[in-house]
Amino acid sequence: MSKQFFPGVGQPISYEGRESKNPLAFKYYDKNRRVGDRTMGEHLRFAVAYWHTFMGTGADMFGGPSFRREWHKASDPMERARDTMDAAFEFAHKLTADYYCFHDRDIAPEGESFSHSCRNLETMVERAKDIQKATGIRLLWGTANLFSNPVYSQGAGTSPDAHVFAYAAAQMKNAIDATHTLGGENYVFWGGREGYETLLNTDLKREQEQMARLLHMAVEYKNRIGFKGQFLIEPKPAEPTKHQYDFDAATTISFLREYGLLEHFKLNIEANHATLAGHSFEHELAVASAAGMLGSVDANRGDLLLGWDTDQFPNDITGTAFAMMIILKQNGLGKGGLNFDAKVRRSSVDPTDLFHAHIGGMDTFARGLLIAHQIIKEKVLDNIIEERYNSFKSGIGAQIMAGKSSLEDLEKWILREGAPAVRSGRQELLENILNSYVV
Ligand code: XUL
Ligand code: CO
Repeated sequence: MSKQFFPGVGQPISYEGRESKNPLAFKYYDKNRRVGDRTMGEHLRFAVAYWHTFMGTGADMFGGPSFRREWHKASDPMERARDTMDAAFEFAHKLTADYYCFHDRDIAPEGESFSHSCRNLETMVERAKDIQKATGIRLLWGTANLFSNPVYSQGAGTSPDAHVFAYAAAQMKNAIDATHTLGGENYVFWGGREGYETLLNTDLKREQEQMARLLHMAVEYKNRIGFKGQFLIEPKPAEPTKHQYDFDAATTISFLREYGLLEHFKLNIEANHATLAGHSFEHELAVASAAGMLGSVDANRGDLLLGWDTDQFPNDITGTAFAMMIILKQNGLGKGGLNFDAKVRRSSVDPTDLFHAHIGGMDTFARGLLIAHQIIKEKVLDNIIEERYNSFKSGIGAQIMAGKSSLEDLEKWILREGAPAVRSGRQELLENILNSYVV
């Protein structure tokens, strides 16, 4: 690589241990350290998100770009795309992240026509392929941006206009091709504008049927071209659209089941989307995991005092410990990983701030992993949870679950046995136990 976009970071970031005061070093993330049956790197499978980290400018509703980004300087859009890609791989390499994720429109600019956009994408995919080969950095997932172009203002798959649906399908086909060519391990569907603003102009049922049709077409195409990556849906309740159909994990799973799509998809759970839906991150992970549907994670956090998707970097150790407990319990994320769908604040204008943000996120998840591993190894919670359901393992409980009791049987049983004793759920004790591992 010719230009250096991060001259302030000379060497790849290394692990220096918790006593280190070097801000450009890992204190907990020790990539090759074994934790249980795999290394930290294999457990965590960190990915860098192209859109926030390399496309982000710091602009918000109240002001224009604030970030100092050498790779945004070229006036020709394709030259800018090449510089941005070089910056992305230089960054991932120096961060020692094995993966990256992109939208089609992040890596290649839209052209003057659809075919021009496709050509731009193909050109940039060829370039990414070469750099992936040279650096060993892989694609965790690709996706299509079906929300920025004004044609998608009333949805893509759920647009009332079949012409828009076809445009979205054509764009999606090219994004799946790009992901396939680059050996992407997953392909993500996030329906930012798949929802509605007002029922005054909306046929809810029809729109969901359309969305299911588009997803069936994607599954058929995947099989035709032999793409082996995992399809993932990323739930989010709102923003940019007022009501989004993939509200949360439970809603999305039931949509997939309703339309015969369950076996072809898993979920990509994002922490800040969980909280926007009124859930905790661990709730969404647990719901997806219990259904055998937890495929990948968009690792970030929201702000309790702000009501929108602030996409901040994770820094809550208890939260990552909870998340890693759920992930370890299901024996990892398979083809999925932890993608930092997170952005630095508008005032963090230096390229080096991107390193601080990712190092913090990676250390926070590494600590979460170590804590979760210890709690699982010592069976601290397992024993308590197991014991809590003991009454269902024999006697009347076993009979109930075997389908051998009717309401009348249970009435008779209660008349004989009387009212149950009230037992403690011991929540405060358990919270203290969890805290003792976090400290
Ligand atoms: C938006 C969001 C997206 C998806 C990919 O909130 O999370 O960036 O992750 O389209
Ligand atoms: Co996301």
